[in-house]
Order: sequence, then structure tokens, then C-alpha cells
Amino acid sequence: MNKAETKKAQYVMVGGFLGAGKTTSLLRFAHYLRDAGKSVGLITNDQSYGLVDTALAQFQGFDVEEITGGCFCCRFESLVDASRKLSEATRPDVFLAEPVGSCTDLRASVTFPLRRIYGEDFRVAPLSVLMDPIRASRVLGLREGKAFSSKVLYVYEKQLEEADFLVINKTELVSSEELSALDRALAERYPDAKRFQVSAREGTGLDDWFQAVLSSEPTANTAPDVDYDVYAEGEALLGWFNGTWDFESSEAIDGNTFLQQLGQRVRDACHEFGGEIGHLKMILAPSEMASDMAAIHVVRNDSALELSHRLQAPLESGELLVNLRVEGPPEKVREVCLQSLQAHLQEYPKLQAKQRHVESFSPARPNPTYRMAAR
Ligand SMILES: Nc1nc2c(ncn2[C@@H]2O[C@H](COP(=O)(O)OP(=O)(O)OP(=O)(O)O)[C@@H](O)[C@H]2O)c(=O)[nH]1
Ligand SMILES: [Mg+2]
Repeated sequence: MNKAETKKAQYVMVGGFLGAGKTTSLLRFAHYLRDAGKSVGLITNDQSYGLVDTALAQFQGFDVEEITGGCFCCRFESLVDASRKLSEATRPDVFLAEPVGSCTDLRASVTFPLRRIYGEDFRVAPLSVLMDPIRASRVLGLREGKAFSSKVLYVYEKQLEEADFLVINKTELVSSEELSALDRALAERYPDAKRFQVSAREGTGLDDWFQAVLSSEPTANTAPDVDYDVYAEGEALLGWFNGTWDFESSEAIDGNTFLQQLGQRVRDACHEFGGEIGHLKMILAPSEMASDMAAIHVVRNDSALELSHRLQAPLESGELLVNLRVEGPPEKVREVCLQSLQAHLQEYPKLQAKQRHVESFSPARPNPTYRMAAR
């Protein structure tokens, strides 16, 4: 069968800043597609490996390809390779891809090149950019509270500027007045984008958004200008930490409490040094059971710590995965994580933790494989 006869796979990208709810929404999207009888391939992306997002997607039974070592735009060919690998494995009807939360310029570096170079293989959907309404209201000056520094905010605003679809997520977290004020501000600043209001957690508003994604094409003919010096400096202000430990305890522990308390320690330590958290996410999973795990998230220094997955049973051994993205030097971010874990382990004298992988860094200057300013 030649390509013209084969139905093209759809390529859907959901961007947005760290902690906006991309993974949660994409997993909802994956279930929506699966329920409609379509096959789905998920693509996760990060600067390094040991990803909580990949573990969360696999936990829900989806095929996932992980692209690490840089963002989609800088590892464009890996993105295409990842799609091919998924194609061989499951022949997805739809690829759902999550770019790194500190990444922008996706229209010029992914959407346009994919359409131009691989247009026979993929039908590229409009770019959705997701927002946490509290974070977005702060960025747009509608709400008090700690924000990131101006170069990090440059990246945030560029993400909004390039969106075909602007999606306010977590709508249940704010009042209807605040939601309307945010929606009005977005409409004024970005009149060409289509706007949606959803709650990925509660499942509201999602079907309209998913249907629009699947049935429309990106309409913009040009990409916004991006000053790569400011973009690079903004990303470089963020510290990344990924760590994986194997642990064993001679006495079963309550993993949910273990993880929540560790999360609180890390959050308090970030607060103390004045680093604004983009996203702290951690997973604790037993070694022998693929169907049980605890996961916690913190998406701002003043956000509630969320236990998004709860372990069903106490555990004696398993794996701990920590991903932290925060504004601050990577050495400080590493120190915060390691010292918090060390202090926490003192409360668990029967538990031994063996470090498997630990890494901290700031994202390198983005250097896209392709940059096409027009489609
Ligand atoms: N209240 C509320 N929380 C949500 C909603 N959607 C996602 N979250 C929570 O927001 C946090 C971050 O969600 P993720 O889906 O991991 O966010 P992300 O954008 O993928 O984060 P990164 O990959 O780190 O950039 C988690 O605690 C989610 O449970 C929502 O609709 N309402
Ligand atoms: Mg994610």
C-alpha cells in the first residue's frame, strides 16, 4: 500500500508551562481516543531520563516513547523516529506528544517542519497550550503572588503567543469572576487563538476541546518572533533535578505518607531559598507490582501538595523517582533534593535507599533542528 492509500496518522501536541496539567490532559485524551476505538501512541519529552510522566503513562497501559536529552525542536529527528517506533509497535491513529514545559517556538520548530517535511505521514493538529489559571493570572498581572523572573516569564508568554488553542485548565480552582477576567485578558492579547476552559481532573470541557483538536488544522501562516538569547537565558534560570533510588525496608512502610512528607520537605526547602517551583513530582512504586504506585505533585510554592495516585498497600521495597523543576541554580536544586531525602530517611531507620541515578542541570541553549518562520 502506498502512503496516499494509508490513512495519515494525526499528530497532536499539547504544550504549556511546567505543571499546567499536560500529562493529565493527554492521558484523558488517550482514554477518550481509546474509547472511540482509536489506537494511541504517547510521546513524552524531557531534558533527561528517569521521567515521572513516562511512568504515569505506562501505569495507565499506554505505549510510550520517551525522547530525552533535549526538547522536540532540538531533537526533531528523534521525534520522527519515536513516532516510527510507535508505528511499528502499535500503528497509532493518533500520536499525543507532550513537549517540555519550558519549551517554546514549537510552531516554527515542530509544527511547520512536520507539515512541510513529513506532511505525507502526519496530519498535524493545532497546537494547544495549557494553563494553570492561578499561574496564568499572575503572569498576566491579574493576581498577586510570586511569579518567576522576567526572562522565565518571556518563555511563558511566548508559549501563549504561539498557541492555536489556549486552554485554561484546572477551572475548578478559581472563581467564575477570576476565570472570566483571565479569559478576557487572553482574548484581548491573543485574539486569533481559540479559547477553551477545562478541568482535566474533573473531566469538564474536555470533549469540546478534543473534538476541536481532532477536526481542525493549524490556521496560522507565520510563527511569532522569538529572541533566542532571552529564551535561552530564561530556560537557564531553571534548575532541573531527576533522581531514582531503589529502596528496601525490613518493615513495611506507608508509602503514601512517606511520599507526601518527603514532598513537603522539598517544597519547604525550595521556599526557604526563594526558588519558585515549576513542578515537583515524585513516584513511589513497589518493585513487584506494576499496578500500584503513589505519585505527588507541587506546582507552585503556595499550591497544595497533591497525591494524584495512592498506593493500595504498604510496601517493603521499590523505586522512588524524583523530578523537580524550580527557578534556581541546579547545584542548589540538587542540594535541596538530596538533603531533604537524607533528613527524611532518618525518620525511617529500617529503610535503605540506594541511589541509581541523580542528575541536576539547567536546560542548554535551545538550538532547533529546523526553524521555519512561515508554513
Ligand atoms: N485541580 C486540578 N489539578 C489538576 C488538573 N489537571 C492537572 N492537575 C494537577 O496538576 C499537577 C500537574 O499535572 P501534570 O499533568 O503532571 O502537569 P504537566 O503540565 O504535565 O507538568 P510538566 O510535565 O512537569 O510540565 C498534578 O498534580 C495534576 O493532578 C485539574 O484540572 N485541576
Ligand atoms: Mg507532564
